[in-house]
Amino acid sequence: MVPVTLAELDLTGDLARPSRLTVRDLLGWPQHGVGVAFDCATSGVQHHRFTGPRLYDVLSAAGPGFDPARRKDRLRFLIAVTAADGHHALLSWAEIDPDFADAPVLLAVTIDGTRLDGAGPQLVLPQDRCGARYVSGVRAIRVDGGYRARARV
Ligand SMILES: Nc1nc2c(c(=O)[nH]1)N[C@H]1C(S)=C(S)[C@@H](COP(=O)(O)O)O[C@H]1N2
Ligand SMILES: [Mo]
Repeated sequence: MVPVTLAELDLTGDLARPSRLTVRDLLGWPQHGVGVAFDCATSGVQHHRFTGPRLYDVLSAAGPGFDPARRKDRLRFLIAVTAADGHHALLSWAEIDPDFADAPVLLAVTIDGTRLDGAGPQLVLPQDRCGARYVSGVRAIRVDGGYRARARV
C-alpha cells in the first residue's frame, strides 16, 4: 500500500538538472537487489535485503558539473546525503564512479520487501562493514565540486 504522504528527495548542488524525486520516480531507473550484513556499534549485526537504482545512475542523470571526458575533473566532487532526522554522511564521486572505486551503492526503495514511499529512500553501501552510512529517510543529496584542500606553495 502506498502511504498518503510521500517522502520527497531533493537533488541539489553542481547539477545541470536539479530535481525532486519520490520513491515512485526512483522506480523509473534500472532496479538492483542486494542482501547485506552490517555491524552497528549499539545493536550488533543487522541483515537486510534492499532494492533500488544505483546512486551513480540517479546522480549521472541529473548532470553533475564536471567534464565527463576528463576523468581527473571528477575527483573534486563530493556527495552529501542528509536524512529527515539530520543524520548525514559523505561519499566521494570517485567512490561510486565505474572508472574509479565503482562501489555498487544503491538508493534503496524497498527494505526486506517493504516499499519506502513514506519513509523515503535509504542509502545502501554493500562495501561498508559498519551500518552508519546506511542513511535511512534520505531527504537531500547535494553534489559539490568546490572542495579543495589548502596547500602551502
Ligand atoms: N536517518 C538515519 N539513518 C541511519 C541512522 C540514523 O541515526 N538516522 N543510523 C545509522 C546507523 S548507526 C546504523 S547501524 C543503521 C541501523 O540500521 P537498523 O536500524 O536497520 O539497525 O542505520 C544507519 N542509518
Ligand atoms: Mo550504528
